[in-house]
Amino acid sequence: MVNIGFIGCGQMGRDHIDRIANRMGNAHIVAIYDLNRAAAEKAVADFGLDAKICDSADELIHAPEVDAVVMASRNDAHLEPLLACIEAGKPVFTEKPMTIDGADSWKVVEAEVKAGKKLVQVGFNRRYDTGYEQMKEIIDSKQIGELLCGDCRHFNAQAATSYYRTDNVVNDTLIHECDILHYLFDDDYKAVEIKCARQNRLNPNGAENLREPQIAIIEFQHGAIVTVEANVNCQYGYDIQCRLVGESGTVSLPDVATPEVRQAERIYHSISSDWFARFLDAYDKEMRAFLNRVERGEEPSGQMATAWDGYVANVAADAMLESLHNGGRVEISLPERPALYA
Ligand code: ISE
Repeated sequence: MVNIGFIGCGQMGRDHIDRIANRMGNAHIVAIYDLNRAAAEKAVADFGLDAKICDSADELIHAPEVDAVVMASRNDAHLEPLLACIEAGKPVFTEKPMTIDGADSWKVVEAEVKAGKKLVQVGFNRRYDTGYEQMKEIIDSKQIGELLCGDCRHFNAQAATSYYRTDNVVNDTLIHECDILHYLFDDDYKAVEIKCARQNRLNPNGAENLREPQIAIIEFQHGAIVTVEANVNCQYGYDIQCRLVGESGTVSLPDVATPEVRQAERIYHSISSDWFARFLDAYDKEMRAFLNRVERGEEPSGQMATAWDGYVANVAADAMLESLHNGGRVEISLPERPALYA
């Protein structure tokens, strides 16, 4: 049994609390913290938790009864608790992105290197989606040869909140592609460019606050090129696509199978409305993987996203933001990967 300290009781946090409390079986939330104490109190009441409400992330991390920490607070509130967990030697799962940029994420990598231990696991949930897992297997088997190019679609029915802005398209949305493409290609990024398409009049946040759809052009060190359409006001549902072209074949992310309905002179399949439904299994699987490795005293490995992966995604996102604001193609270079992440 793993005793969890939980930080951040917003929408994603509540989704994870439900998961840990009701679906995992080998974890208890024993301590909880949110900057807004009322949100923590509400989570305790709604999910019937037997958890101490802490006054700070630090108090929670250092509570002797807490074995490991799960964090779903705002992106800009991740860094200090991550560093505190590393200092305290406690395994930590953080929602994506690991921090707000490459410079902050590098501090996390440096802290782990100094500690000589990997404790951080980043919630890049797509790595646990069955469709992406199958793609990864096919790519790694080399049955379609080396990857050459591809195109992806990251569509949300509507912008996540009324505060969701132009930069969020990169930091909250495209950050998933920044991770999953690096993972699938097993190659580093060379350069990126972002272009904004014609504005959608149905964008509820207004084009002056939220410029999208955004098209990302991503180049890899070995020469492959992938484009990603990020459209966060597509209206019709949550639609994630990924089609990659190899030397002797292609591989595409399967749609989630739903019944074919024939009715009223139409044939149709339904589609998820949001990521909570689309990636439910993946979120469960990644949390189970975290809890199991903590129970076994293991460091993150295999398909788990480490602090290094979190850093790589942030560096790519930084370059995308630079392109978004200043235009043009932006080159990406990384320091040497520390031996800890070999
Ligand atoms: C949200 O934070 C997510 O993680 C979703 O997967 C993504 O599709 C959405 O655009 C983000 O706002």
